[in-house]
Amino acid sequence: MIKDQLRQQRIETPSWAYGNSGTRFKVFAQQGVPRDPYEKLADAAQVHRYTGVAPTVALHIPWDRVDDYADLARHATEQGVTIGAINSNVFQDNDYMLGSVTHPDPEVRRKALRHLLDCVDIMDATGSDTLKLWFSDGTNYPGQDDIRARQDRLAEALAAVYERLGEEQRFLLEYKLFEPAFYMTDLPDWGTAYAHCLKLGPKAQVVVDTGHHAPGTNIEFIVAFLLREGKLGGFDFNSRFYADDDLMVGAADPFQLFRIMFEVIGGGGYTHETAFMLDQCHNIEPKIPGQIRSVMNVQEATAKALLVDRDALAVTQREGDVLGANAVLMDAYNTDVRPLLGELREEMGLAPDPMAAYAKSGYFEKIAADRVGGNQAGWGA
Ligand code: RM4
Ligand code: MN
Repeated sequence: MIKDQLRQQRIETPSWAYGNSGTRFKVFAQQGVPRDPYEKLADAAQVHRYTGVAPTVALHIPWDRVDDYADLARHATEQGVTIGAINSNVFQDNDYMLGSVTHPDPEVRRKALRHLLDCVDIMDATGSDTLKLWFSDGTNYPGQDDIRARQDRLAEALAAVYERLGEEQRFLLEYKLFEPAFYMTDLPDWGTAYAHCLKLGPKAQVVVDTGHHAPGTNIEFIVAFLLREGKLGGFDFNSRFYADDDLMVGAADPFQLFRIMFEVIGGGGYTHETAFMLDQCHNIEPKIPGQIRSVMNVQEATAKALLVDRDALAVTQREGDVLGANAVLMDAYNTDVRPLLGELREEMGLAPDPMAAYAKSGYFEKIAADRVGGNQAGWGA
């Protein structure tokens, strides 16, 4: 039953979505923003509380550095959530101006690798089974560094991290077309990420950040291909209009999100092995409602993709009925699934409208009053 499948969905929210963020032009501070990872987890717990499908929270290191990670994990459990993926960060240190694991200087490479291994220690301490690796590495000018040598250095670092992973742990390798490097990025596309993962083995998989492609890229094709090869580890969901905009998933192109979920389901990827993570920033909208809305958008796309009459689709496809096949897909997409999701929430003991329930709860007024003083968390750029 579709409702059972929707009930089992897990959507992971990112700790950094709850902190202040902005563009390189301005970060707009908001009221009630968390001052530390403990408060971020409390906010993330609100998203789970009203949606019922967001029980894990990704951390970003060093943004979420604490003295005692086991204690942070305990705090998460007390709030009703657990720690999800650990995201490494080797892009905000002066040493990394020319790269991290691909840097021409072996000393910088060693420092970057040490950070990645520290992140595995944090996985051990928090019980996280997933490490997410994104590198800002690349060059700005032709001739600046040797493309091939940088691939060798990247492969060496990835192999060392892979070696360190425990039996139940994996890493997800992320790619991104450009930015901050403008000429050449060391992991620019899924093919490069896939090739590195393939060499390493089953504990290395690719993560698809929906904002990291050239305009017009058929992301659902990438999803279908990676799933077929057993190499799709999960998603960093967000929306883009231009580049890596990090807007709310399903806001720019809900139809694309539906097409992605359709491939996930068809390819057998609708399991807890595929991590449905959000990677977003709420620069001008309130953060907790922004996350709740995003979770709902993923749920709606999933519900529509689950509604596709796959038997009817198979018949039309076999018969070469182009318009009929397209109609089967569009019938599902054009279904209003909001009543179904409302019912599901009620069956789960939740309010049918999570946005309204959160707004009514008084949580925002409370954090706005309580969280005065101290340093608001931000992404530190
Ligand atoms: C990158 C990438 C990573 C995220 C950072 C903040 O563009 O999407 O997943 O951790 O941004
Ligand atoms: Mn990402």
